[in-house]
Amino acid sequence: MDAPTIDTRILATLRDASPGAVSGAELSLQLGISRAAVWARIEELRALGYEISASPHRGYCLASSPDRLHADDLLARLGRVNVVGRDVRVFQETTSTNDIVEKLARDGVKEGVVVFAESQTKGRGRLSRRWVSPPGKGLWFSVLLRPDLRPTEATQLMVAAATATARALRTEARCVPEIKWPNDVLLNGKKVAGILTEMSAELDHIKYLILGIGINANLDAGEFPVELRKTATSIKLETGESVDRPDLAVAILRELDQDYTRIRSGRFSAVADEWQRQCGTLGRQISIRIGDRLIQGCAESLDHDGALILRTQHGHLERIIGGDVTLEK
Ligand code: BT5
Repeated sequence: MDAPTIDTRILATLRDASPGAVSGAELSLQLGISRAAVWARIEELRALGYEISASPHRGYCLASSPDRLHADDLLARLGRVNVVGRDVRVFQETTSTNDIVEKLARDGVKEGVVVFAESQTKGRGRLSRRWVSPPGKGLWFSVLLRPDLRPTEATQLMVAAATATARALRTEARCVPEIKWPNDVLLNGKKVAGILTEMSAELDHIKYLILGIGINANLDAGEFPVELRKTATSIKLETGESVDRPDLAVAILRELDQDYTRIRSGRFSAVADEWQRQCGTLGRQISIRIGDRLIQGCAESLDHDGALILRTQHGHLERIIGGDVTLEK
């Protein structure tokens, strides 16, 4: 893990002490900088929207945090991780966070780096479809992984991302998400999150894989384009409450780190079991479009590598590794 910045350490200390306070002298001692330098950093954080009160007797106290993604703060909230989130970067606007991470991957950056953007001008889904990503309303981010897996096993990471996202939604936003194979997370039947995996691979080895995750946190109905209003939703629309985006972001990264650790130690089956319990696709009649082919049948189970096992109308079993699923009534 890279050494935490001064701001990360200040925010982590203030958060640990909250609702209590920490004296300037104590911060100065802990951080190895002067009290004047501590004051200057606190001023900078206030300018970013962190409400930090200061009293001569008690010291500094973090009263509230702004609704914005700030790398130092995300790292402060995250604490220790194995891989996912050991480096976090935030952009105000970018084309697609997957593009940024792809550049980092080609530059040889270590796995685990996470790039967030407050808005994306060219957010994308699978097959170059558009992903709507308005500023300050969602979590649009990508994670660089370098798993020791074969390209055919990449679905494992998609499954891990969906499971981790669903788990974080349950704990942080207290809602009941359902996973739709392979890459959607639904609330009350509408899409609240989507996952895009892109990879660079050799025949038998993944060089790197980028997990792009988009979560509609606090969008209002009018912030979705008309054509998506029947199929898309946000956490705020379904629960009636805004969600704290930095808290949700950190929860997902922590869950993802845990699932990635399970996969790295050969325990994908534990992730898959959890996935199966939350999946609304299994046991249902579905149609899957793969290119121009349409296959219909019953979604029976998840294979050992994350592929969907489908029993077709003709009774055959088919292994499906990707496609667009429509749930039949
Ligand atoms: C996905 O594709 O669901 C993957 C979405 C991944 C987005 C993240 S955001 C961070 C990272 N950077 C990126 O550029 N992408 C990733 P797919 O299954 O192909 O679904 C795309 C379809 O979902 C579109 O064709 C629309 O119908 C619908 N859609 C677009 N924006 C949406 C939104 N915000 N919420 C719900 N549905 C949306």
